[in-house]
Amino acid sequence: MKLIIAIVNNDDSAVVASALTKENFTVTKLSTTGGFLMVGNTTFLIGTDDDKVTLAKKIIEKHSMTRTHSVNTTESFGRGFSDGALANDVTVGGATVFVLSVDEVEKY
Ligand code: 2BA
Repeated sequence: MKLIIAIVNNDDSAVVASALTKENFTVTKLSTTGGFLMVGNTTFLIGTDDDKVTLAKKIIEKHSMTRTHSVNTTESFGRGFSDGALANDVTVGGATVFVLSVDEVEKY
């Protein structure tokens, strides 16, 4: 048994959730925030058998798009949103996926 933790862009989360449940995965969806951009994202917890991990990862990859996010640099502080504000582009996602081994699962 594995626990997949998948961090997905909010804009992709509905499609990812529905594609996973269509393939009979059980999914818990958490509203989370990235520590770097401080922008909302979605974290999925998916408990599944070892032999279904590849399928889950394929589904998540298929529906998670890469995006570019503009962040103001510290040199912009004090300039507000004026034309003089400096920004850096950061590439976000598709998805960040962790796969953990699970010793035991109980449902009461
Ligand atoms: P954030 O922490 O808001 O990060 C958004 C994007 O900013 C990251 O995209 C990465 O391109 C960049 N970034 C993050 N930390 C950085 C840093 N210290 N210096 C420079 N650039 C940095 P992704 O790697 O695609 O990550 C998207 C979101 O997935 C992250 O949002 C975070 O919520 C989560 N995540 C990614 N890697 C993680 C990890 N190793 N552990 C926990 N959460 C992670």
